[in-house]
Amino acid sequence: MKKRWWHNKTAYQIYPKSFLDSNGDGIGDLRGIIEKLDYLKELGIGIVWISPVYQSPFVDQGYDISDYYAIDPAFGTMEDMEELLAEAKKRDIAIVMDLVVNHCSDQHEWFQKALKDPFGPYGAYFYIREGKDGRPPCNWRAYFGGSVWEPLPGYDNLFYLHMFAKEQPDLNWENPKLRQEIYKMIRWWLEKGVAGFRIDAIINIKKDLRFSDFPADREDGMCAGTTMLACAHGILDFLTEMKEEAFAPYHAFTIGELFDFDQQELKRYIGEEGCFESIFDFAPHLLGGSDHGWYNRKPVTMDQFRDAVFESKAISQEIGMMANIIENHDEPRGVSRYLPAEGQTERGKKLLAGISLMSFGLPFLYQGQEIGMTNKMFHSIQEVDDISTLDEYQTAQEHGYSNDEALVLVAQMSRDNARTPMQWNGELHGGFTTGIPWLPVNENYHQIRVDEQERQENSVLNFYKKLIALRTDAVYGETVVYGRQEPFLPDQPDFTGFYRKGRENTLLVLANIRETPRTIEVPLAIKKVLLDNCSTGHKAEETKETAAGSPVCMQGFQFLVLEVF
Ligand code: TEU
Ligand code: CA
Repeated sequence: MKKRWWHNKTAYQIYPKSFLDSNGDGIGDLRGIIEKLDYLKELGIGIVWISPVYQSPFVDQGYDISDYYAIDPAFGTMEDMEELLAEAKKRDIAIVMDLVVNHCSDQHEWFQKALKDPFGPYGAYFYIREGKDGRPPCNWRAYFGGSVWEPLPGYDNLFYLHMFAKEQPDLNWENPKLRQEIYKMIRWWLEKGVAGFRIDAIINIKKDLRFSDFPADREDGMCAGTTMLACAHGILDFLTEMKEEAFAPYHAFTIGELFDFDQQELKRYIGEEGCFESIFDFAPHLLGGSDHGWYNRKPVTMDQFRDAVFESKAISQEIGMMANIIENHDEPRGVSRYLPAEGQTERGKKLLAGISLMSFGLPFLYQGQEIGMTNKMFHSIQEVDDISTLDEYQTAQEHGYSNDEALVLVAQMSRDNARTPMQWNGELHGGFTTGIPWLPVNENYHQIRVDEQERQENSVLNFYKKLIALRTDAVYGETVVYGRQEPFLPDQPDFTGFYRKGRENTLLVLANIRETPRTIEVPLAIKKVLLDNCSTGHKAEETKETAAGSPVCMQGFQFLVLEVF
């Protein structure tokens, strides 16, 4: 694998609205991020992706952009952004912005002009089609519910397409003029000094241009948008052009958010010839999903998590470096979702961190993950902000669940779980704001908070620091970053084990994912214990040498990284 500057970094996603509010209006902002750059540096972060900070009406929390060249006043000014770039640079932190170009906001100038003249040049920036006698052109369902087609206000029998909310009209990538507008905008930001982009929902830019019906998959008579995507061919032409015209001249770091792509084509997405530098590895996060909606999801075990990781790495590590996550702003908190109830402890959180960060890939933390933040308690649907949760709540009700039942069902997956404010300290609202937070802070902010974990040597936060530091370690860094990941005892229940085989050394990662102790026979001699989530920090414990075939006694939820030979 050809080495790239970002391979040994650790990345961190900031959800700006909930990170730190510098002026007391209850909304996190760019100055809040600037204030915490030293915190991120201290953690060992080298790349920061910031969810959208562009001008937006916030129908989908900034993923509906009304001006790509402006910072939303809620977040600050363009000067703040420039200062953030300069301050990050001083600390050797690369700033990655969110690139949301499958759609824009219905308040964007382009869409406003299209509304005035649907058959004019700006109408051609969108998908505007005639309906069938006032009914939508076809039966595709939007991700946030309802038809992808919305009547074009003021016209009879004209509709525009939106894969997400109706306030997020899809941009017509078939139009070369639109594509050039996008490339121009990308270059403009790269000129400003951003290192690259996380590329939102990008698989959606290629449609099946027949715009025809597919068999219905729910009682509403519609089919999932993804059914259509499977029949849309040729996306790589767009992506290659975007790379050549916008990213490559600036050597931009690009990481794609792709769910439904042809795995056979991974080589064309990442790796040396790929159109992106990396993509997120969502393999574990797709587990348990249902075509019917969140209410119908199945819980996921850590063994399934392990199998999904192994399956994915077996293919991807030959091709390029995908990014490992346990959560993001669209997913529940990883510790609440994947750890068994009895393992949702500090020890369990370190174990999950260890599995994620020791796996082959670019570690991508989501804000608050480093202190083990958990899902939120929802007392009523009125507390929910997220557009997707509200839609799924309705779907659950339509399938016969009472209000209370529907709330419990969607609460597990709600995107608001991860969007509650960052828990900095024990002050009111966790130190996130001196005002009223836009979304209430998690009730557990007294127990789970940065300031305390900075003080405690054995905190989750300090365990993350150790894991992150291993990537640049003089002796083990090469193995942690490039070593081959190979399963160890892959059939043991409630257990995850794997090797990382590097040029200089071999590491063995062991995780006992149950309360009861177990004994593992390690076929190779153990040279050293690099990490132990049960260690009390005494130096004497850390150098144990054993002969090949020795048993290792593991406590409940113990996680170990051993050097073996
Ligand atoms: O998400 C794209 C996406 O497909 C999903 O994650 C999913 O449809 C959604 O979370 C359902 O709950 C990206 C962004 O990450 C997400 O926040 C935006 O809402 C979406 O695109 C639209 O821009
Ligand atoms: Ca603010």
